[in-house]
Amino acid sequence: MPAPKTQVPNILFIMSDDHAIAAISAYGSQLIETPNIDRIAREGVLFTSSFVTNSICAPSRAAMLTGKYSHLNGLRDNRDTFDGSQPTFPKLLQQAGYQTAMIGKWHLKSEPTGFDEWRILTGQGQYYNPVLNVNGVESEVTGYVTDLITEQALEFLQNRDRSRPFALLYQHKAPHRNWMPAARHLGLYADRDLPLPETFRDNYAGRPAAAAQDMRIADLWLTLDLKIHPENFAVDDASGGSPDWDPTEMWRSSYDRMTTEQRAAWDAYYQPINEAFRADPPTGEALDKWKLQRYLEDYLGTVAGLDENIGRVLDYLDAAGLAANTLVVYTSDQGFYLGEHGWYDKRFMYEESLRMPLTIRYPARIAAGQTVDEMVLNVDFAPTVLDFAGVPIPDDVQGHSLRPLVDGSLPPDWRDAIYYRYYEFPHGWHSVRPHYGVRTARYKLIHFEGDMDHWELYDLESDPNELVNLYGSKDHASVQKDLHSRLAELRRELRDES
Ligand SMILES: [Ca+2]
Repeated sequence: MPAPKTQVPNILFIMSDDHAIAAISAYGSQLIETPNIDRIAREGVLFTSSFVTNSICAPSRAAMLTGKYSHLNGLRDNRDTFDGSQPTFPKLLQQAGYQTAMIGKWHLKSEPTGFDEWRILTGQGQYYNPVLNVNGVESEVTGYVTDLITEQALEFLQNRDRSRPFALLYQHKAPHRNWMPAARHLGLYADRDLPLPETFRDNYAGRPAAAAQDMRIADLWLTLDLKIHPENFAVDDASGGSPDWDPTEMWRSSYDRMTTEQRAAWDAYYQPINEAFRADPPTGEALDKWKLQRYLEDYLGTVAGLDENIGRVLDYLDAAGLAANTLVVYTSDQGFYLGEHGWYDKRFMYEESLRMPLTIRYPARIAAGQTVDEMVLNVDFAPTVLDFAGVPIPDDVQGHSLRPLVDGSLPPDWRDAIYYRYYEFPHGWHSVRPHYGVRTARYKLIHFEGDMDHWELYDLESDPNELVNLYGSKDHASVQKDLHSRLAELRRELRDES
């Protein structure tokens, strides 16, 4: 008698943009509660050591879709266009009979391939009344972006082809810059005394690339980032991460898109903030702290909208009887700085931007309440989804299925080190030098290039904030030598020896 056919899971791949683990309560956030993301973790698996292979938006998305590093999938930085002719996990699922859809932020320049339907934001997308491209036809939609993407996702689920499993990529813009919360979340974190990160006043000693970046909280723009109208200050000398953009013009374009009603709610909240700033503008250290507080309030406000909307979709799965047999993934395209080292943004191989949230729930096959501490990567997502779906994983995929890690059958040869590489310099934003490196459970070795040739070595156990560069220290000579050879091995294995 043939074995009964195993039921394949539906796939719900939820991704946000720039969501730091420090802003997720399942990871112990001191800043916010995220009950719905926590629910996925509680009913499934939380990965505590999940890392990105290139900490910037489009490259991470390409790595997730293909299961390959940037040097092989061809998307190294945000200037590149994704080659949609290559195999991706949605395309392979589609070929295996899944109904596939991509809804929300895509950000890969070329049109999506491998989807039965797609409804994507144009470029970075807008928080209010965004332009939505539905299978090639663009139109402006009225509403708040996180709500709209969710409504589109729910509409897809309600009207899906019930004779086939579905794979839905449900991808948010939030909490990406310039951090505009929904009207109902304005001021949600205003009365909280948000703690100043330990490393907020970092002096970057021994770390020239960290000193040379342009992503300090102190350099956030008053208009675009902090929502102060141009008439309420004399001059803004902040760099904002790029000399090529006019922040006030960018701010105008996002503010002016609002409807009269949206703007009334917005102004009701921000007008008093503007008036207080105009009456008594903070300066020096007080201005830096004011900027951090303003930034975090808005960032967390967009996370509140994100978490609430994820809850709507989880509720739908429950109501439709789909929860048990749907593999739900929550992740973000990389981590983000929430004032650590005095920064916002990402890019560096330092922990806050290297770490990405990852939690997976699949009640029919994965035991609830697990925590996995092994090192996993964004290139593992594609093979993991394919593995659970029973679809063969192409030989040239570089990531590994996470299935054994959640089945309690950890392979003895699971990776003991990860490889990272960042490219975007000197073009692009934030002046972060190109670099590559290796991280083990305890140590990290980084080589910065571009207009510098500089090595850094950290002991994450004694120095989790990565403030003391140990490279060249006599006490660490043998650790340094081992890391150099591990790095060379990884570059060979991963075919990145350029
Ligand atoms: Ca991003």
